[in-house]
Amino acid sequence: KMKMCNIRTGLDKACLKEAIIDHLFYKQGCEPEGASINDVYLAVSYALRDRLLHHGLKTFDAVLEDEDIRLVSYLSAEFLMGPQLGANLIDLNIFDEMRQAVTELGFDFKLVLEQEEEPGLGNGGLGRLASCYMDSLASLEIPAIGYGIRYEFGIFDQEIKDGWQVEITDKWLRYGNPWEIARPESSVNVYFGGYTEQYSNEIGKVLRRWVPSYVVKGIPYDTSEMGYKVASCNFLRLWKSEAIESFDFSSFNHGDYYKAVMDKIESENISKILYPNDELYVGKQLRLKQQYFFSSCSLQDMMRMHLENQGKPQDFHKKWAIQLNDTHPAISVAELMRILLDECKLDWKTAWETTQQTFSYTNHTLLPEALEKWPLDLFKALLPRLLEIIYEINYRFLEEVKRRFPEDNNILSRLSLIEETGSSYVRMANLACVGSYAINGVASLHTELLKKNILNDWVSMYPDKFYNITNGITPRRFVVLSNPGLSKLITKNIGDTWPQYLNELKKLEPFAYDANFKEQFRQVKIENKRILSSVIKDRIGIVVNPSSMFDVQVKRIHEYKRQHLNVLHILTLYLRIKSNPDIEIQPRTFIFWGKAAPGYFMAKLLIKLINSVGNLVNNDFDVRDRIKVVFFPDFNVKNAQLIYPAADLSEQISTSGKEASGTGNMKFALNGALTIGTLDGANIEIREEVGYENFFLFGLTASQVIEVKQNNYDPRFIYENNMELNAVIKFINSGILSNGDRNLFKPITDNLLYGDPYLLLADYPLYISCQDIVAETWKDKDKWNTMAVLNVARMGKFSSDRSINDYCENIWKVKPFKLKIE
Ligand code: 26M
Repeated sequence: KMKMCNIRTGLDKACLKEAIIDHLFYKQGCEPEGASINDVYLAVSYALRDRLLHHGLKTFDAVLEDEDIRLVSYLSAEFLMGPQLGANLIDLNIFDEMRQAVTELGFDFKLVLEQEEEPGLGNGGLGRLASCYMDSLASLEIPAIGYGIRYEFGIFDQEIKDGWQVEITDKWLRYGNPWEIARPESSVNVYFGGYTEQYSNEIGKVLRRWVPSYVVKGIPYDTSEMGYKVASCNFLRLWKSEAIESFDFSSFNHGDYYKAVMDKIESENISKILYPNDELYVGKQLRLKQQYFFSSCSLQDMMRMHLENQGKPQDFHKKWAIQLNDTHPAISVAELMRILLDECKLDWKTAWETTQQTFSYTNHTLLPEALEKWPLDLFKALLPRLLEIIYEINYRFLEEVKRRFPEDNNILSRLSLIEETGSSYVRMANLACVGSYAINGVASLHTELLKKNILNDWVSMYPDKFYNITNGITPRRFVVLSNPGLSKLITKNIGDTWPQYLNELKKLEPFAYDANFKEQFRQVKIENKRILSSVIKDRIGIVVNPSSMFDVQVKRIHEYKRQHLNVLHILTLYLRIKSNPDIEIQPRTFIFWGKAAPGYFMAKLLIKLINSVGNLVNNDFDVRDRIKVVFFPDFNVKNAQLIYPAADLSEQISTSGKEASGTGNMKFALNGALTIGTLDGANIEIREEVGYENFFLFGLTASQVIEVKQNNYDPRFIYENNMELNAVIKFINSGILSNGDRNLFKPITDNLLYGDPYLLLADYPLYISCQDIVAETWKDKDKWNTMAVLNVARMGKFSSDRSINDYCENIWKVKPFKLKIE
């Protein structure tokens, strides 16, 4: 009672209560009695932010001044952070204290957590990976800054109307964002348009400079990124674009009020919205502006800190290791050159050596249609100085290529940074490859296929630049926070250090054969399924049976991910029931969850198909609730945290050789779901770890896929010869699913019958027999639970801590900096 309470830093319940009351009064202007749930959410968050800041400022004071410390800078157009409140409470290890504090003040803690509108600043896997990596960097005490864009509107909210996806603007900032701190004093200017010219400086040196036609201001907003049970705290710095002056006064004075206001709007547009496409490149000018905007802001920011601490420009790479998250920030290679040449006045050779030792590049895709290339005219009009620099990089690079491969003109044109096939383009992957000292894929198969296919020439040129770093996920958010039941069970049996050292889960292996443990494990799962069932009931009105198998596919809707293969299985079961209503079918609830890019016709039609199948199956008397199909709207991190803990079966069924890694596959297995999957991406490594006998494998391998395609693959032949498949395809076009409209789903079935680029029909028979084995296994609950426990016990490798350790040791060459705090 006599202990002094620090209202800004104290971590016990009494201090937290005082801090909340204080923020309610001074930030929200209310007493606890009159506070709304949003007031409470904000006050609790501000109280927490105070505590994070204390750690964050100490970390960076120490780190920036120390010459010997190299910081990691993670450049990413997307950070799919998810809700902050719960995760920060876990990191500070005060979840229970805060819950009690809030409860004793008379508020419902669960509602307070639910009040948070998550920042949806990413599309899917790539953006979520960036956030898992920020969590691990902080938890491993690696000094790091994440740099990106503070989109005013994140990924759209999804609603389903009449079975179709409808996109709603994501106004995530509408009730205020308590986690960020604006730092307008650290704003920077970014040039666009105009021309370049030569000039001589004071000492007669001939230089080039960029005379832009307009300038945009970038304002940084910082969000703390606390490590788990450690003292140090990193941050995420996101840039918002604004006009340099609130009005263009020259236009204003000439009476062109309209133009002056338009210029302001144009500038602000850059950080207005996240493009909702993934896996498909679209050459939009605004997108290139976004990429250059955040790259330039971030590099200027790093250079400023470097010079302020007495660093020399040519030593930039000793202070900063910059990771390019795909090619979205690849323009940074040319931008750092511009800064070193034009602003720091270094000579080309020194500048290029510094640049090449600064960057490393992660590729996330195998789909050729996803590779970014910008039309030359667009690029030149927007970034004339950068194009000039890219030409010079290219000239010198191609000279080197010629020396290495004197006879080979083809390799020259393939490696060129400029594509000249009719129209001309700037190839961003080539820029990233030439400017980086390390290039990595995100799973072992992905890296092998990269080296064999799209980056093969780069291997000939730079064999030592290539690495594999298999993706990982943070166990703090995806187990400790989202699956408290499982976490408690694990901790009770093997102690509480596993969230930091996930390989310790191995100690659970003996419990896979312990009846008592397995019973508790089963109870945790059923409780998680009950929670999800009640959410499903509340939000979409469908009643599902928590003791049925939850068969789940959650990810972006994409043809290569093959949600429609899953649908073919559901309809196969349905037709089996229709032809024999008394057939023995293991009860299953099929759950789909995912967004489609708004311009992706086939993906949107797939959503309609899933909903149509759901309508039919869920209301068919003969089915008698043995199968249910649920399309849950609006997949995001908040919803994701509900679903992984409640899944029994994880669908990872992409065409082999298409999914770079997948990370949802890891979240499911770590929460005790079994996987049905192809030999694709990280599935292969998951299967290696959990044991072949604990993984349901089916489908062609990546090399068989190529082979089948080369041998005049004929999907119609399979269609004609497989009776169940034949009936299912005919059923889709019977009109029963579509109010008599036999054409609605024809684009899907035609695509399968005439071409089938993702080989659904080739894999169909294998998938169905594998699903039959899944059903057989499910009958033996004891066996199933043994397999599930073994999955959890053997997933340690897929902690993002392991991934980040790999990056630190092999690519960045950085070490932890252990901050000591009282
Ligand atoms: C590009 C240009 C314009 C607008 C948007 C984009 C774009 C945005 C996101 C392109 C791709 C984007 O994401 C791709 C992605 O999420 N890839 C996934 O990355 C994961 C993390 O490595 C892998 O696990 C997945 O296999 C891979 O599909």
